Amino acid sequence: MDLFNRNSTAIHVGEEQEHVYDLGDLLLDYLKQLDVEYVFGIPGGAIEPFYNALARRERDGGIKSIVARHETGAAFMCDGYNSNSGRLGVCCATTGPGTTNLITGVSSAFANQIPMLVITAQTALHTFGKGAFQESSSSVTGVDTLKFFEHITNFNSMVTHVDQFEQILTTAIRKAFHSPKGPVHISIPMDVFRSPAPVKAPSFDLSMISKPTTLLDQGAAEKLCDILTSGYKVVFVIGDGCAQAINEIIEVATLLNIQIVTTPHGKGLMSPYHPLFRGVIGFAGHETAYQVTHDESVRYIIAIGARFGEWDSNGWDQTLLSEKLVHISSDSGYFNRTPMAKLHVLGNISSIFNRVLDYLEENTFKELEAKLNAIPDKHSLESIGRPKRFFKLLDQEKYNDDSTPIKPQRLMKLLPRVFPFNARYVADIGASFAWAIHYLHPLKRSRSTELGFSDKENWSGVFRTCLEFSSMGWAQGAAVGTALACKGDPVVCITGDGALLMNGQEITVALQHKLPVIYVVLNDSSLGMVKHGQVLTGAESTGTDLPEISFAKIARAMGIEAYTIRSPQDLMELDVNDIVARKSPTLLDVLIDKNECPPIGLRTRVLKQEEG
Ligand SMILES: Cc1ncc(C[n+]2csc(CCOP(=O)(O)OP(=O)(O)O)c2C)c(N)n1
Repeated sequence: MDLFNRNSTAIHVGEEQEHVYDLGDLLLDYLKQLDVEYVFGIPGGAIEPFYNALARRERDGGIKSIVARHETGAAFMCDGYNSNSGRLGVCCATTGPGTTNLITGVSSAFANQIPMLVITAQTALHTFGKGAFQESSSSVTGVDTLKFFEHITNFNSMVTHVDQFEQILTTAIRKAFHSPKGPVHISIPMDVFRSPAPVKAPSFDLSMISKPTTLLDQGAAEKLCDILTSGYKVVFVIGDGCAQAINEIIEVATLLNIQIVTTPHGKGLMSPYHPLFRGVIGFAGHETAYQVTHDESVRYIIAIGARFGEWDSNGWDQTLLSEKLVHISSDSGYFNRTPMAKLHVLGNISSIFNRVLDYLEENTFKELEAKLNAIPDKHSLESIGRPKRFFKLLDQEKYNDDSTPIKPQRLMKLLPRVFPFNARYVADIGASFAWAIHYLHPLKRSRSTELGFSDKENWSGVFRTCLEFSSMGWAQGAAVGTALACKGDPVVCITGDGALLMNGQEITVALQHKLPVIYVVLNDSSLGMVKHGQVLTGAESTGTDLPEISFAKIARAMGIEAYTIRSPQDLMELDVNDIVARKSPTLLDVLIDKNECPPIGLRTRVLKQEEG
């Protein structure tokens, strides 16, 4: 019996009944065109037609449903999945509370510019305005979920008739992938969802409109070549928009001996041991990076794929945001934040740097060297030095401290030594991301070529965090999405006890799908980032205590292997081969030294400025 829509004449999906190709099937066929492998979400009455279609597809070995524990967790999973695979993140929710639960996750994706298709259901059309169970239609008597998504999506529409569907989906997919990228929302009443599709197969090929452009602004690229070969000292600032062009960028930097710093988001794209790397700018960054960008002899600061929000810009640092700046981006939207730049170069970053490499080749190195020699403050083309770390850390002694309880600085140093080189790191909002940005230095910056992956398949660096919307618990979902995208690579999710208590239920998704996620919980019985921030800003010390909880016991109760880590030695003694080979999640409950204050000086400086 059809429990959800008594008046519907739509088909029932009984074993014995012949199935009629419906809107859910058509949507899944479009997702197949886009190479989507997963739909993240939670089922419920009104979204049932879509789950029926998903079940049929999964039975045939097609797109798989990953059921999250909270809808926002599903959206965070989409973020992790898209950022590491380049494929569209797709999440869905039922009408009413299922849809409202998505709001934080979709807002985060909007701030992070994550291409994401959000499918939500509505009660049947004929119930609109009649106070139907979980009604969230646009009628005056309902909670209007369509309105909720208006300001957090690139496109937001309801399908009120099957004939509208293909055009609405086409527009949505284009707006998800094209600058500025972001989430798009389609709301579908359940009777429309289960209606026979107007066509028997997709009418269009959407794979073309989802491809990134390879175009570049030729004129601006020529000006960039001139600047790079002018002989004036320049610095590269690498943001996360560089993922697919990182090889070319490093090649240019190496040929021209250009020092490189990264934004916090760009950190995972660069080997920390590259001789030209000088650290991270902005939030929890390194003094060396600050010095390099403030060196008076630097004529141009060339920022590539950087977002220039609070963290990327060193708290809107006037030296960075000056006419020294050359801003290269595939998204012109970010130029709004840098109107003072000397030059804006818009286009596909890989194409831009390939153009620079061609230019360097055309102008043979001899000529280039002659040009450089003619200018007094030239930087030479001499070969780069031996590999070591060329940037300084705060409190270096704590990085090497073997005392108990383990210091977070020491923990960050040890994680990449303990876990294999192909591990991916995701740091949660809280002290975790501050510790990680400053002290976590994975040896490899990308998937090893020995594993047969090229950097073109590298959509993201080995490290990610979420500094824009910064919603606690983001990492719990993002880690699941990352593990699904980077099949086989271990994912280390560095999180706080507060964040785990907020969103930790998503661990059981990793358990259910046998994902090799290692949850490293910085257990300090407090909302540590806020606690330390209150001290640094002279605010009241309030509202930050958490009970002492054994997360190891909680994890074991869920059937997850867990260890309590008190000292560096405990960590070193772990049987990591076993953990990685396990192909299911593991939790490390790390009782860290609670007194250590994370490197959040910049954040507190900005907060104080905002106080006036
Ligand atoms: C959803 C949400 N609520 C509140 C905040 C404000 N906030 C930022 S960090 C933080 C504390 C995080 O505590 P925990 O997860 O224990 O990590 P720790 O800082 O102790 O390492 C809070 C409350 C936030 N970023 N997101």
